[in-house]
Amino acid sequence: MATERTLSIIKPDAVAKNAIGDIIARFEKAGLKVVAAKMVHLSEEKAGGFYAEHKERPFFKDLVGFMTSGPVVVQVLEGEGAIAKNRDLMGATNPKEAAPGTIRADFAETIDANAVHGSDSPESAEREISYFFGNDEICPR
Ligand code: RTP
Ligand code: MG
Repeated sequence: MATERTLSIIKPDAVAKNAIGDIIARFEKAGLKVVAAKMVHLSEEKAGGFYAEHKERPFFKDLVGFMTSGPVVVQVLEGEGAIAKNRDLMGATNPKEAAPGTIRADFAETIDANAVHGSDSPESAEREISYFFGNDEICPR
């Protein structure tokens, strides 16, 4: 499998729980490398643009409200099959359906406050990485 990059966001609920380190440790233990990272408090415009694919969905307003409710940690993760590997580590969108031992099973409370985001395809990963990081902010290792 090829080396890939994916965008990960530790969402406001997990930052508020002081779980940044625990979550990043899971990525590193699974063989993913952090090649870029920053903490940001998203504006409505930035969060809405990030989730633009969901603009017409009934949960869009709540999603943007939640994503702007506190700081997040945005990272680029690199590794073999990084996109699928990260989605496996995250677990299902609804934490009640997330497999035991996944990040969402262990740290998330609800489908709205679900601890992490991860890109869902190579196309999303490319768009999402460039949405947050310039090339000079990514450190290949
Ligand atoms: P994410 O984009 O945040 O990584 O989550 P995901 O791929 O697992 O789920 P997605 O379908 O992309 O939805 C984005 C976020 O919107 C919220 N959502 N709420 N109430 C609902 O039915 C519903 N569906 C989705 C979730 O917080 C989800 O993470
Ligand atoms: Mg998604």
